[in-house]
Amino acid sequence: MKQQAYNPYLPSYEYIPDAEPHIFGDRVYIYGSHDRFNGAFFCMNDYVCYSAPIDDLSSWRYEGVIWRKKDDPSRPPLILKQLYAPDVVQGNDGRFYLYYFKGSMGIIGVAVCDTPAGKYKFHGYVRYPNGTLLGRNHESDLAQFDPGVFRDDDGKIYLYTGFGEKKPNIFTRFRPVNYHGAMGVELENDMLTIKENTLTRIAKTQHCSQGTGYEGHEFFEASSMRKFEGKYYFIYSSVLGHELCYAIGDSPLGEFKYGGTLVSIGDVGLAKEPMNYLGNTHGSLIKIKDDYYVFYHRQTNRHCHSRQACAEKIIRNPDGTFSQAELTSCGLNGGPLKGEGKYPAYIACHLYKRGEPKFLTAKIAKGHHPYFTQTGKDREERGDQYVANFGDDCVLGFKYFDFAKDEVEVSLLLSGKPQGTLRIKDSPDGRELGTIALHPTSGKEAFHTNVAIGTGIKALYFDFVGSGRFDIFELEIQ
Ligand code: FUB
Repeated sequence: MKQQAYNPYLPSYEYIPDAEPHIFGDRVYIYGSHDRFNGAFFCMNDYVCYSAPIDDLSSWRYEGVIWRKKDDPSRPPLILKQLYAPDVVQGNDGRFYLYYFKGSMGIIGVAVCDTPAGKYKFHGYVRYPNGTLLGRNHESDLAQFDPGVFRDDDGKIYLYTGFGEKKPNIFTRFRPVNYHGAMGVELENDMLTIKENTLTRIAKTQHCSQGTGYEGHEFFEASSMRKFEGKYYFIYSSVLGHELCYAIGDSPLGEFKYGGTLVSIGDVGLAKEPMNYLGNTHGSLIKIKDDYYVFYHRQTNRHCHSRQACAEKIIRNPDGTFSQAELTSCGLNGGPLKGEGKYPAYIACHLYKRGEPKFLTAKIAKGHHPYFTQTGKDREERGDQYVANFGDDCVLGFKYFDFAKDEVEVSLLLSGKPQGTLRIKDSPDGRELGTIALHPTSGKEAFHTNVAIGTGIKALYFDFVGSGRFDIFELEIQ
C-alpha cells in the first residue's frame, strides 16, 4: 500500500536545496545541491540523487552520490569548492549530462553518465566556438550562476544561466560583473560548445527592468526552463529570494514576459504576514501524469545552510498562466492527509513568531524564534527532526487533513518548560477549536484534548500563550 507523502518529501536528515525535478522513464529524479546540516556555508556536501516512481510520489529512493567536489579536475581552495545548484538533461545520444557552476572560476562544468543517477564523469567546461570558456570574457560575459538545461522536442539543447547581483561582492569578484539579465544559449551536440550567435538575454534584472513588467520580481538566480503545451516557462528566483517566479514565451530563446509568483516560502502574496522565516528558494515546475507541481526548498535551523526539498501541487490555468501555490504539509500526496494518525511535527508548513521580522538574520538566530532542527551532526540516516524553541505567540500550522469524524482527539508530544495555554485553531487567527493547559515536563510528554473539528478538509494550527520554551515532536489525531 502507498504511504502518504509529506513536505519535506525526503527523509528529515536530508538537506537538498535547489532541486530540479525531471522525469526519465517512469521515475521522477531530483537534482539539487547538498547542504550540510548546520553547515557554515551553502552546499558543503557532494551531489546525491533521489528518485520516485511517477505513480507513487511518496516512495523516494536514495540513488547515492552522483558527483563529488573532487571529481572536477580543477582544484579550487577552501569554500570555493562548494557545488552550487546543478541541472541534468538527456542528450541526443541518450546519455545524461550534469551541469554545475564552478564558483571559484565563474564557469560551468559538465559531467556525463549513461544512466540518470549513476556516477557521472567529467566531460568539460561550457565554451564559445573559439574555445574561450563561458564566463571568462570578464568584460563582455554576463555573470554565470545556477545553470539550467533544457532539451526541446526538436532535440535542440539549451543552457540558461545568470546572476542578478546589484554589484560585485566577495563571492562574485571572480566572475564577470555584468548582471544585466539571465541568458540563454543553444548548445552543439557535444553539449559543451555554444552555437554561434545564439546568446540571448532572457529575464530582466533590477538593472534593466523599468517598464518591463518584472518590477519588484526581477530575476536574481536559479534559471530553469520548462515547456508545457507549446509555451516556454522560464522559472527563476526573484530579487525577493523567498519566491520562485516565471516568465512565459513562445520560443526557447524568445522574448519572455513576466508571468507571476509560483510559490513563496512564507506564503507572501497569499497571507497577511510571512508565515515562515524567509531565505532563498530554488526549484522548478514539472507535470507528473495530469498534475503540475512546483518543487522548491524551505529553510530550517535558523540559518540558510540547512535547506530542504519540498513540492506543491500547482494550478495551470486555461490561459497558460500559473496561480501561486500555497504551502502545505501534503505537497506530493495528491490531496489532504488522513484526519487520523501520527505525524512528525517537522511536516508543519507554517512556523513563526507573530509580529516579528521573518528574514533569517543574526537576530532570528539568537532570538526567541521557533525553528526546525535535528539532534547531532549532519548524517545520512536516523532522521529525528523536530520543532524547537516554541513559545509565547509562536504559531505552528499543518495543511490539510481530511477529517472523517466530527470530533477528534488532538495530541502534541513535547518537552520543555511551558507554563500556559496551547490553543488549537483552524487557521492562524481563526476559530478556536480547543485549548490545552501546558506545564513543564521531565522528558517527552503528550498533551491532548478533544476538539469538535467537523468533517471535511481542514487545517490545524497551534499557538501558545504563556511563558517558557518547549520543543514539539509529534502530532497525533485519533
Ligand atoms: O544553493 C546555493 C545557492 O543558493 C544556489 O545556487 C542558489 O540558487 C541559491 O538557492
